[in-house]
Amino acid sequence: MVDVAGLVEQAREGRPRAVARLISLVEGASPQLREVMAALAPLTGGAYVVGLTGSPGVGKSTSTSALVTAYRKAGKRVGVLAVDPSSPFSGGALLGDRVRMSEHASDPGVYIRSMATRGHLGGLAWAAPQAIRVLDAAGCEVILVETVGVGQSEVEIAAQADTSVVLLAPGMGDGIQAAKAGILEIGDVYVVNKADRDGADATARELNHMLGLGESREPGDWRPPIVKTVAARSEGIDEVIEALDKHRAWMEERGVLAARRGRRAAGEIENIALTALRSRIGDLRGDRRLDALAERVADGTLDPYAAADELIAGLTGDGGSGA
Ligand SMILES: Nc1nc2c(ncn2[C@@H]2O[C@H](COP(=O)(O)OP(=O)(O)OP(=O)(O)O)[C@@H](O)[C@H]2O)c(=O)[nH]1
Ligand SMILES: [Mg+2]
Repeated sequence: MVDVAGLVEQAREGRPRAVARLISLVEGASPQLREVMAALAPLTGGAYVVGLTGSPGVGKSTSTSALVTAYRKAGKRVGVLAVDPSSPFSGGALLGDRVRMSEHASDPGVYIRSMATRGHLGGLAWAAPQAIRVLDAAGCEVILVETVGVGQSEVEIAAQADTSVVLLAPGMGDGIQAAKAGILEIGDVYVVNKADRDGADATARELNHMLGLGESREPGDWRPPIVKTVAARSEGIDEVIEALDKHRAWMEERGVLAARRGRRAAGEIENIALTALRSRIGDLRGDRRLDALAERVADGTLDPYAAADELIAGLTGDGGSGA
């Protein structure tokens, strides 16, 4: 058993080992997570969470590293969470990222962690918010969340962030076409990285055109800016931060930040509840209550919907401990 109170106290002081252990408890879906989350809850809510998504190789890690440098210069404590939804192991795919992040390795004001989520009950949507909470409680003022490799979870990651940054680069497939219509709905800030390459202006123009289509914005609505960067040389990074600051201020002014966080919390509760229900229903195989209902459905004295209602009522009535 882990001394949760002690770990949380140490994490709160920003001790990296304690933060690492707590995130490992999340990753390993530890039975003590319930206790951890209860201890963390009053310490959270201070962090600004920025998600970075985009096709493999577009420059997410390079941009993240440059953003860390800029935020550190501004005196902010920064957390970086690299999430790998395709792997059950943290480490492997992230080796390159470690190299890219190595300049921050000895900075006590930066906490960098990779996390694998495949194979977990509830996966990314379940694990990421809890890891974010650990970093938040540890005093990170800004948390940058990067999805590694495959872009399949872009939308899921965007749902975890206060502000979503979508990165594109020239010459990657068919420009925006390749970037799927989906990204046009999730980006709060767009970055055309690798602006040192041919085609960056064309990509930005095309993106601008696509963003202008379809939506008739009201005055005062957020119009996602497009920022060109050369992340490898830290060019344009200050403009990205400026765009993030503006978006955050706009969200606060309009109550959007609170609404987003509320939606996020609702999604999190739903995920935990569904996971708990699923595991209790799993436990019911061979249970007398289920067998009795099954008999009645099989002989036609009860319909399956009514049986399911009865089953659920029974599950929620007995106050089991859940997942
Ligand atoms: N020319 C150029 N290359 C860049 C720039 N930014 C990043 N790169 C290079 O692009 C490659 C991929 O960069 P990463 O930051 O690892 O990209 P990523 O999006 O994190 O990649 P995955 O995590 O694998 O999805 C590396 O070789 C970088 O050095 C840039 O602005 N210009
Ligand atoms: Mg990366």
